[in-house]
Amino acid sequence: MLFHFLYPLSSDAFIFNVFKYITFRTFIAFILATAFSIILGKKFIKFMQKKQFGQFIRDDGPSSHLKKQGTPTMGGIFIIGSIILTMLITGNFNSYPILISLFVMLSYFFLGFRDDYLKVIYKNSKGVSAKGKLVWQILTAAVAGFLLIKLNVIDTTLRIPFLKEPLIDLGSFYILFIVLVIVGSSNAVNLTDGLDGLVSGPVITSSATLGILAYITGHYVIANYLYIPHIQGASELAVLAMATVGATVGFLWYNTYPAQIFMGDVGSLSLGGLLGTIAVVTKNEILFVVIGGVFVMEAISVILQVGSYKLRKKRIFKMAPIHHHFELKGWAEPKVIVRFWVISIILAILSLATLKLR
Ligand code: 57M
Repeated sequence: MLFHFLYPLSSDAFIFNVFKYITFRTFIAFILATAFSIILGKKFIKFMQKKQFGQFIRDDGPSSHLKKQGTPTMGGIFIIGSIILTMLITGNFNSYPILISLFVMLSYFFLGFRDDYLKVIYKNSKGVSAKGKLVWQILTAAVAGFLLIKLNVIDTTLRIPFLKEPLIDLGSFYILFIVLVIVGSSNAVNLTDGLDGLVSGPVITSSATLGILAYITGHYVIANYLYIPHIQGASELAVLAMATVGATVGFLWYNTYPAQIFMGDVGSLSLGGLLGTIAVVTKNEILFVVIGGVFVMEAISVILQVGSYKLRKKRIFKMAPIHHHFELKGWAEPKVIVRFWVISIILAILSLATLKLR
């Protein structure tokens, strides 16, 4: 928002011209969000410790998790807080992609907040009912999808990597598809958030990758050169994506093994929703399956495990989501975490490589 005040000054003082450049604001957004997150995080952890607002640990999980009882949670408050503060300085609030992405993030923030708050207050793992959560997630995503189409931010065609032209026009079914992507992303990120720093790594790599894609999508010349659809205003999402990278890097400072704080649903649901929305606005829904492959792998492991148990009364994994499987196989927690990060880095680079193959 500060951008809105500083940029007009460029006619008086040349130096303010830099605010015109998205690349400059993207860089500033990363620096500011990282600093806000590290500074606010320290205070937040102290506050949560003082209030004794800690995580309730289920006793049916890997026994190594029992020692995590009481670890402060709801770190998502300072992650999302840092993103918002940063956007107030560097963001362009005249952009529909920015407003709609922030709407989804904040709506899921309130859902996650209520869920965590109930768990912390009643010291159990119940929170908001699964049905209540899903209804809220679907409604939010449907509103976002409707606005994106109604305001002509995106069309209703489905784009896939390696093809220059859209695959198919989904018409009004496109809203259903958008709901699937945003709700799926939010829940998959939530499922991944089960070991110290496990979800932070892939959130950082996915967000950075989507940020690069957003910049390109909004840049008329580069988008045309790479045969990807040009979406007016999408570049502004690069600023939001880099603010997200910074805020999550700051959080990881405290969340790395052994974690001083967890992000809670307030963090995982909102970050997942935000990533899904950026994928939708930049028309990278299918490529997002690769970019966020770690989240997809975690979600599929749960679907397979539950499906297999219901149909055959047999489990495929020692425990789902799949990170628990490796833990129970005897891998040390940091080994599982860093290996999942390695996978997410490889997937991010592979996704960017598809840009030249169209
Ligand atoms: C999120 N939440 C963590 C923390 C974090 C359908 C079923 C597969 C659902 C799934 C589930 O509930 N997933 C939701 C998982 C929890 O972390 C909190 O939750 C927030 C994210 N929403 O920010 O506040 C625990 O994860 C550990 N943790 C860390 N470090 C971190 O940085 O160590 C989290 C962040 C924390 C801490 O122990 O308490 C969670 O796992 O609950 N359910 C499961 O994941 C359960 N799986 C299961 O029941 N599998 C079955 C079937 C249903 C597939 C099977 O395999 O047979 C497991 N969860 C736990 N214990 N805790 C099972 C056992």
